[in-house]
Amino acid sequence: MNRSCLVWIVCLVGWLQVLPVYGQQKPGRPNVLIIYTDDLGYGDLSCYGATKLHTPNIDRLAKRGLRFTNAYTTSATCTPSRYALMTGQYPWRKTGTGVLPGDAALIVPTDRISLATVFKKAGYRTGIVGKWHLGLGTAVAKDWNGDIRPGPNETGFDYSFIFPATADRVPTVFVENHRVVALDPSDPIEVSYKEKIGNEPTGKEHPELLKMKASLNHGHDQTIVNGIGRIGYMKGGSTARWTDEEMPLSFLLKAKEFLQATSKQPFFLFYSLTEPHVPRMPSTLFKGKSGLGFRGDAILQIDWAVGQLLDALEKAGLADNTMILFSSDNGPVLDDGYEDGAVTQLNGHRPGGGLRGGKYSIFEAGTRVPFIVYYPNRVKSGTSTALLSQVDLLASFAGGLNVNIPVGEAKDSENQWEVLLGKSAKGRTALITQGASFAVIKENWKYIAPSNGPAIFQLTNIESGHSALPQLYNLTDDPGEQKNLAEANPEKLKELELLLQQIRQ
Ligand code: NG6
Ligand code: CA
Repeated sequence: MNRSCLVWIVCLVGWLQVLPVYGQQKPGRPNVLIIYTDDLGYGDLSCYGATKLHTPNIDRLAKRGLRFTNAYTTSATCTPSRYALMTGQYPWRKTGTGVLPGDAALIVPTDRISLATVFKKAGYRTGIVGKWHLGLGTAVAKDWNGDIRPGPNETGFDYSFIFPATADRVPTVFVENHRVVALDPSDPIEVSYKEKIGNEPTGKEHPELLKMKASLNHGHDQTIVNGIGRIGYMKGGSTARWTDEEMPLSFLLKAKEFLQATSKQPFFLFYSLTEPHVPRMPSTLFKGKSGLGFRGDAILQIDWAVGQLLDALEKAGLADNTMILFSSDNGPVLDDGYEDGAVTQLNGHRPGGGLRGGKYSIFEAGTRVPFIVYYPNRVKSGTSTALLSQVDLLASFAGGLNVNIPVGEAKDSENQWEVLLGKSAKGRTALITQGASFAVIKENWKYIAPSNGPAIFQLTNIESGHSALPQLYNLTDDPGEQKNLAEANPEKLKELELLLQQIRQ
């Protein structure tokens, strides 16, 4: 065989190897699917050590992908974590980024880069399906019966199918591209977080009408929708109110429709599940399946949805060129407002996987979350101990897709693209977490700033991390944060105290 013939054969073989992977899309532009759960803890998946629950589909992602053990949300509740994810900025830099009521105005700026606009700039079709919780419109007073904007579509999503806040807050409706779904114009919606409106019975007045009891003093006893008391009052919109048991299927169908829509563009889909946030009201097929109460059932339901999506990607021929990220917005809580068996049927399950605290807490279980990157043939399977924050996703995708971030925007976001791909194990040098107090984590050290408040949140029975004294933990030796080393290590304490101050300024 002569030399030029050999060169041709080598080129052809190389080309054929590349061809099926990239299909019609440009190399380097995978589809991206972020699966973002609500209140799922570090220990809630079997691939993160759970033994009382089995999550085979998510485990499949972990087995063939990269499982992170030091990945964090910025905050121990939903709105601030999601704000950081979308903006690349620590949420506490802006006031009004705490847990939002269901009638709040949009808090994500529409004139700055967002995670979704990064993808748009790179030529992607972008969509969000699921929980939003970042506000809608320009004011609290808004007409739920007309076009509701600005919202996700104004912050970079071409398509949106969302619910406004949390599943336990009114209005309990879906909004698809500015409009409430299935609304009957002759039965308009009104919402109030101040006083009762309309004459429907509330959970407080008529607890006998509830199919799931509200926990004492949490306040989930206002307007009843689908037999469940909610936070806030609404009237009207009776055809548009969701049925909780149907929610996973509704989101799954919308997500499938989005990713199967034929297009030459790659897609970015933010699949923002409501489970296992309260109210946990799994569909009939999952009720009782886990033996751990509805919280466990809701986790099995997440796992099922992940399996369904993986199958859909496979069928559409997209599986090889889709990068999947799986994570959670904050740590776990058992009783967050309803008597749903999460406490009474816990059966030894450890939602925080041995980490201290939980949702709302400044201890590790509040913000250290499952984080898996799955990208067949690109990301090597294994475990990464790299320090990572969800605030980094914006700059990481911008880096990976060659998108410029305007000067002065997304300043807290670090490009960790190589870390996401498993090519580097370095990660961040330091990050800040926010819960009952503030903490800074640097290498294996964690400093928690002194703060005032109860050591245990009474309603949720979660250790807050509040302490009038500074706390310093060595997370390698003591991931359960049992031994405060502040007194024994004054130099480290000083260093981290200063670092926290510097970053916060
Ligand atoms: C809390 C609610 C809780 C939940 C949470 C938001 C009370 C007593 N508890 O204020 O039930 O809705 O807000 O959760 O009101 S998050 O995951 O969206 O941040
Ligand atoms: Ca949450």
